[in-house]
Amino acid sequence: MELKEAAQKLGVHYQTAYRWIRSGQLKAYKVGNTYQVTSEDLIDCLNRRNCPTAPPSSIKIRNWEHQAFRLMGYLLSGNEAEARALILKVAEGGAEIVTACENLISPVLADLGEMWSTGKITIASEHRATAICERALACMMNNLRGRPRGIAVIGTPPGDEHSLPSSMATAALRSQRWLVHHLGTQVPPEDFVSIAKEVAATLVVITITHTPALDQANQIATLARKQGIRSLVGAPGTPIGSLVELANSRPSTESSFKSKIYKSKI
Ligand code: B12
Repeated sequence: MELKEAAQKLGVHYQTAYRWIRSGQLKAYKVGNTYQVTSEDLIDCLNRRNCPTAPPSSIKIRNWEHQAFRLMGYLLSGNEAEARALILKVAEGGAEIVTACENLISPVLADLGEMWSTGKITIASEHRATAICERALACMMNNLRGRPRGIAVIGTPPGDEHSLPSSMATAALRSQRWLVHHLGTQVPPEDFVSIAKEVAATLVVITITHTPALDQANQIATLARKQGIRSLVGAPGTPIGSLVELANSRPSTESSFKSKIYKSKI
């Protein structure tokens, strides 16, 4: 049969059928200036199109250590373009922000911290690397359009200058359709909760890296509770995936995470 008839039987436009021939999805034979399709090839094409197909596969990183090694190299040499390209590739290629944070950025920062505390790299080198990560994360910070899952306010209490965990928490929750107000570091408890109230937040997330600031974090959590707002406190080394799970779960399931995280005592 001619392509026009085949297209009709497939229920698609002539041009679409033509595209399928070009891409190999539909077998056809050129006779003169026209394409001819056999009934068998038409049925074969129909069958294949009616079969449920697996979702597009995400990129598979087989060797995270190698990727971390590459990122470390870029960060230490100040190669921002390559560092950012690598982080974005991992995050956008399907492996997603949470995986990029847990398997790539956090382990590299932990190693950087070791190198810095043992004097192997300078403070300047550490600052440059941290700033590069911060800017790469900023590229993944978009609040998604549409109806949000909830409204969250995320920040760090006074006494803690580490800004990356709250940036990661923000990027991760935004990717899960949370509308996030990101406050950054050193936010006084009263101001933190006042903004949460103002924006009608349903969740307050406080991140802690410098543990002496934990009391301040718990103060924010207590104030939030008084306003009827749920709160979660994340500790160093706790996976960002746990935050996503906790935020998306019903409050009653939070107790199962108790041993893993510092949680507000509420
Ligand atoms: C960069 C850095 C700094 C920078 C921060 C700059 C910036 N813009 O952020 C600067 C130079 C300011 C800094 C200062 C200090 N730092 Co510092 N810093 C680091 C470093 C290298 C990276 C920090 C980071 O971003 N880590 C990556 C985060 C993202 O990983 P994470 O901790 O696992 O965080 C996870 C959780 O927070 C989770 N999460 C986030 N939110 C939530 C919420 C919930 C509910 C859950 C479940 C999870 C969750 O997500 C994250 C990813 O999974 C770390 C090394 C390290 N191991 O992390 C040291 C490190 C944290 N710093 C350290 C120290 C000692 C300090 C200083 C005290 C140094 C000094 N003498 O002045 C000061 C403290 C300043 C202060 N008051 O806060 C120590 C802490 C040691 C300790 N056990 O307390 C570390 C570990 C370095 C080391 N190896 O010694 N630091």
